[in-house]
Amino acid sequence: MTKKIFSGVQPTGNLHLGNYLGAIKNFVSLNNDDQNKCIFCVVDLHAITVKQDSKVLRNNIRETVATFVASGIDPSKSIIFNQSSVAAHSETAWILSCVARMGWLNRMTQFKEKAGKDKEKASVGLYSYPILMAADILLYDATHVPVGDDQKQHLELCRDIGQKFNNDFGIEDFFVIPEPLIQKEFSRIMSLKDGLKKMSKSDVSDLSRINLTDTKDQIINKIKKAKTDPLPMPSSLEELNERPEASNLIGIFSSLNNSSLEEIIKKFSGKNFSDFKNELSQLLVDKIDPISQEIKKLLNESSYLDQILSDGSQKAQEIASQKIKKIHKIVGF
Ligand code: AQP
Repeated sequence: MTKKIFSGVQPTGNLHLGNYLGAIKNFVSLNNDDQNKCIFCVVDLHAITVKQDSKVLRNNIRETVATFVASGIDPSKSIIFNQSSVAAHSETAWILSCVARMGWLNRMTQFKEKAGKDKEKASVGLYSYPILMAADILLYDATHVPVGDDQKQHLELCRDIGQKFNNDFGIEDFFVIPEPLIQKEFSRIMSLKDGLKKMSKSDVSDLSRINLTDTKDQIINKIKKAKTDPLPMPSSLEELNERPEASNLIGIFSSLNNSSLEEIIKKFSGKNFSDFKNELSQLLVDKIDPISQEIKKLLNESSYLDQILSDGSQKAQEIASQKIKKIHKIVGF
């Protein structure tokens, strides 16, 4: 069956191991399957829900494209474009914001986490962000959306909004209701400094994450300094539940070399963390350093990156303009 894949990444800089293992690695294998039609979007409209420097944003848009390509997404097989270049995203988001219910949005935990204690001062965009995300997906009739576990709730909201639009206007199959593609194990990579906090671009501590542009030495240093507990390496799966930092590092190891948690536990059981950390650093260097080198190379080829975006925008525009025309008709414009 042909899967129509849509997913996005915010160009907010510092793309990290969590973005890679939670999302981009999955994008690459979906892109490699010729049966799939993939659209990968640099979601710059989402990025401005928190204040951005315009020059930095422009560079981050290119860096996100460079990261996609350096990670193995082939732009001749997939559509890569930036969200703001197709106006139908914003327009559909408005229409869907008249369909979505306040109560639904009030339940979104990511807004609560990101707005923190000062939610009165958060932008309205940060609050309504999941509606724009629903528009992004529904505009392209996406059947599957590969995301990290942190986006699961937003995807459920997207399904509810699409379903309500179909019901309200009495057109059963107008919006395709998409399925999430979330990896079963270790779909949420945690901070290297706190095993209970998500690895995040906006964490003030650079030591909390492995950036996809980190050098070998930076990777080794960050793993050396990664938080662990005073006990030796765990000897059973059950222990992982009470040991978040150990669990996170073992999860990263498992995701990177596609081995099971049991195998890793068996290999390192009772040993010092330093033995394990040495192997983990080596594994990370082997996987991430080639991507990091390629990103840096591509960043010097800005006209190539801009061409990928402009070709992608044209293709995305063709699909989205058909859908928005139908939306206008259904709504009564
Ligand atoms: N820690 C993570 N573990 C697994 N997956 C993750 N993703 C992000 N962080 C992790 C997945 O990466 C994709 C792109 O994310 P995004 O850039 O659109 O935004 P985000 O989820 O808000 O990323 P950050 O790092 O947490 O950014 P800030 O700090 O700006 O809020 C998504 O599929 C996401 O699930």
